[in-house]
Amino acid sequence: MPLFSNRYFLPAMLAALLFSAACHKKPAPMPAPTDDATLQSAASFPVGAAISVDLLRNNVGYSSLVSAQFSSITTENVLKFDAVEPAENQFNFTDGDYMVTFAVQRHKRLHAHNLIWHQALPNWVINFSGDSLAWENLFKTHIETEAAHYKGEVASWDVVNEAIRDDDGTLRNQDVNPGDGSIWRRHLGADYIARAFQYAHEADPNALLFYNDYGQEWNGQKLNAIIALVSSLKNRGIPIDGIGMQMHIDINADNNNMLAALQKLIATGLKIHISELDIAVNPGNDPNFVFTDPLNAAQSAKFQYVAHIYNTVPTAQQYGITTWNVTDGDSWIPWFYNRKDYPLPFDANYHKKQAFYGFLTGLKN
Ligand code: 9MR
Repeated sequence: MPLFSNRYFLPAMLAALLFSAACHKKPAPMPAPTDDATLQSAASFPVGAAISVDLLRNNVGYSSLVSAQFSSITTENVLKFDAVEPAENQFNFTDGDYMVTFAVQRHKRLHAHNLIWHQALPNWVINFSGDSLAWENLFKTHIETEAAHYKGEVASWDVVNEAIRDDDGTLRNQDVNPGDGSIWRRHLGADYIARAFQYAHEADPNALLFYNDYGQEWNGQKLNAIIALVSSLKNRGIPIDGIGMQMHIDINADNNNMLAALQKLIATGLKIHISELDIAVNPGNDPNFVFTDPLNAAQSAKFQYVAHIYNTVPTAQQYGITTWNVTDGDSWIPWFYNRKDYPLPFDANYHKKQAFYGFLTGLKN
């Protein structure tokens, strides 16, 4: 079935009308499905995607799509701790360097993800036994070596990723939550976050440095804790430039909550990166899920709304919108939740979905 047959397109029109009423303003008309504008050409700020190095290396369809559509790329996994320092003081930059070359050749901004996270750790770190000085040395060496290697080659870093708990807005701490706590907070104390930014800045003074986390659009307590954290860092003169608002959302995400969260983040004065956007269509894990026309339309409207509200961010604070992965075929969601899902603007055959056109429309205004 052609993607935009009449029976497919009517629900989209309906969704566009509802969206219009909700916004109390006249939206730009949905572009015709033949519109060959690209995401990067439609936006006045960078539009990016998190990229798989394997697909980049082995799949020309994928690398061509990335090249055509996006002006920024984020390293999905290749710069995480387990990938870069799999054994103590043995650094592997092969995959990261491949992405740097791709970004330079295609004139893409490269956003590096991430220096410090409580996940994606190699066993030698998980099992490390040493006093606080030894832990500090491990932590500092990792940050400085990695940030120095990519000095001048990446535009920005997610320095610390997901340090705050969903339940109460406190810092993740492995002592308190063994299963999902941070090894860093446990061994280095609460101020490890500030020191991570300082070490990264010393190694690459021109890179923009971000704190990155999820759930800010639905969890007010967590949002407030993140704002308190980054504001305190900023007030202390710690080199922090921005906040990554991951935005792993679904088609039921509340528009008012997303807008309110964005406005609170804008008030920090820091740059805002919608850093990991995807919009799940099967959040209930329905094993018999069918991606119907109305669900396509709802997803398209949600992409449009997110891009639309991002246009209200002051220009100096717009770091851009990045989707987490490129197509429904390479998204982490079906694999992670073991379910059918279709969370991105391109389908597994690299064709533009209705969501692409909603996204495009939102980016334009
Ligand atoms: O998409 C990533 C997946 O391939 C990895 O297995 C996983 C663990 O490293 O991380 C996924 O990316 C996550 C990102 O690094 C931080 N925010 C949530 C992302 C999705 O889980």
